[in-house]
Amino acid sequence: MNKLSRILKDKGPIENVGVVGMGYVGIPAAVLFAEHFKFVWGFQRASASSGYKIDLLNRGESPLKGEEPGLEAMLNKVRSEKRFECTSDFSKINKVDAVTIAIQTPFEDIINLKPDFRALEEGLRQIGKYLNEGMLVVLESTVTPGTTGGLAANILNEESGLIAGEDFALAHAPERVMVGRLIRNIQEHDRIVGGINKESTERAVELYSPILTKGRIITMDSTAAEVTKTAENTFRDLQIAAINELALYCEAMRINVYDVRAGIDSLKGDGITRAVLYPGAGVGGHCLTKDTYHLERGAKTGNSKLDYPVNTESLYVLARKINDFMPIHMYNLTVDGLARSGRGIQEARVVILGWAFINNSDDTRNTPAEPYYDLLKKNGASITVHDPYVKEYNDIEINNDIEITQNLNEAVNGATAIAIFTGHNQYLNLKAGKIKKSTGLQHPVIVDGRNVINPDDFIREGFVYKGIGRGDKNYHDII
Ligand code: SAJ
Repeated sequence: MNKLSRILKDKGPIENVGVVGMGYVGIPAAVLFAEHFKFVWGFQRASASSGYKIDLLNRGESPLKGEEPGLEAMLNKVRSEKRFECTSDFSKINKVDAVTIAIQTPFEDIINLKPDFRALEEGLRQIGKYLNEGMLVVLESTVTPGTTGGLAANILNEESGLIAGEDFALAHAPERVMVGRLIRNIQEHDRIVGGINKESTERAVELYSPILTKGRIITMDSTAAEVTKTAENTFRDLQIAAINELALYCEAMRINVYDVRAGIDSLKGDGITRAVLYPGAGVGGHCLTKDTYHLERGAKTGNSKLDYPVNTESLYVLARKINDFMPIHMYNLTVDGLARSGRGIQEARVVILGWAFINNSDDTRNTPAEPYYDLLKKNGASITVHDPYVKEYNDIEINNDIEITQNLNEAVNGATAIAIFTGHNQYLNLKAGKIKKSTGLQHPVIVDGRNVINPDDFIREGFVYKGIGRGDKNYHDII
């Protein structure tokens, strides 16, 4: 029996748990751990932007926006049973047997594959400072493959004077949660658990098994767990890029990509799979827009030299570029449509329908509508933005607030061109005749980035129609 096995055996089963980072990953995890273990500390920096969460959580209120079924009831229960407390006093980490960390890991510079791990490193330093022998540390954040056994282990060892894998257990168990179904995702998704050694994996299995209902534990080593998480999102981004590229091809060949999609999708059975997703105005969010670069960085900084076709770009990074081209394609379709209606971009007032990156949500992270907005602005168009869910948006880069209206009739009034960026339900039944009248134009332009309108309804009313993948309609006669 090696040193860590002996230490863990002497220490006995996990009783107290700590969760660092009271965000949309940490809070549901803390509440579920509190359901199954003796006591849980939720650690949250008393920062200006997030410190308010501490009192809120201790009052049994969730600081998370939007509906999270089951979360607040569970939070109230564990608070009333005195099994959960949120604190900014990180020294209490020395009272727990296991601590997880779930802190954002954005990229500072994707060209040079430079992530911004400052917040993660700060959290790891805090844990290291109060780390005891026999503790389990688990990274839940999405990280570059190699981080758990590399950067994280080094920081924890340096701060604690202990050795990861010998004196304490260290593992990666990536989160797979979606806003709106946080509790259910943690309980029902299979959980990847990867320790830096066998004993660490086993200790992490002990932490996660009790909170799973339908989900099962899948064990591997920490680097494989890091690759699994980044690759599962990279593959989704790749699938979206594949259908986006096909949409561009179909436009060039003047056919309807949705006919082709239905055709391809009909090939089923006998182990045949074709993950044909949906073309669109771009890919936003905080997962798919960064995880490819974590995977890329991991492969490039791996222990062995990467053997890859010479002077050939990574397929995965190319997929990112195809997806990031889609807002530019939306701009090109808008310019083409305006030209067909006899106008230049400078004379146009363009209405963007949808600022959220995903349907029926107010989540605007990395929204594809922003590069489109920036292109319109740079080329002199006047712009109105409508979104039923998003009330405000500050464009940090150019530090200006983008005004967003929730009044659709007002937004389209006098519009020269309308570009649909998000498939919000409100846009599924746009009335062509009513909108045409509001614009006051003979031939207003409409550009459908999410396949939510029927082209013929708008063409019949005199619109100049453009749609992603709709090569069969994009060159229609103007009525
Ligand atoms: N998108 C398309 N075409 C598609 C699907 C999505 O253009 O066929 C666009 C969306 O409009 C959006 C972006 O991609 O702008 C991302 O959409 P998403 O459905 O992937 O939503 P995310 O970014 O929240 O991805 C999350 C991820 N979940 C976790 O990280 C735990 C991802 O791994 C999931 O596959 C995804 O949810 C999901 O399947 O719902």
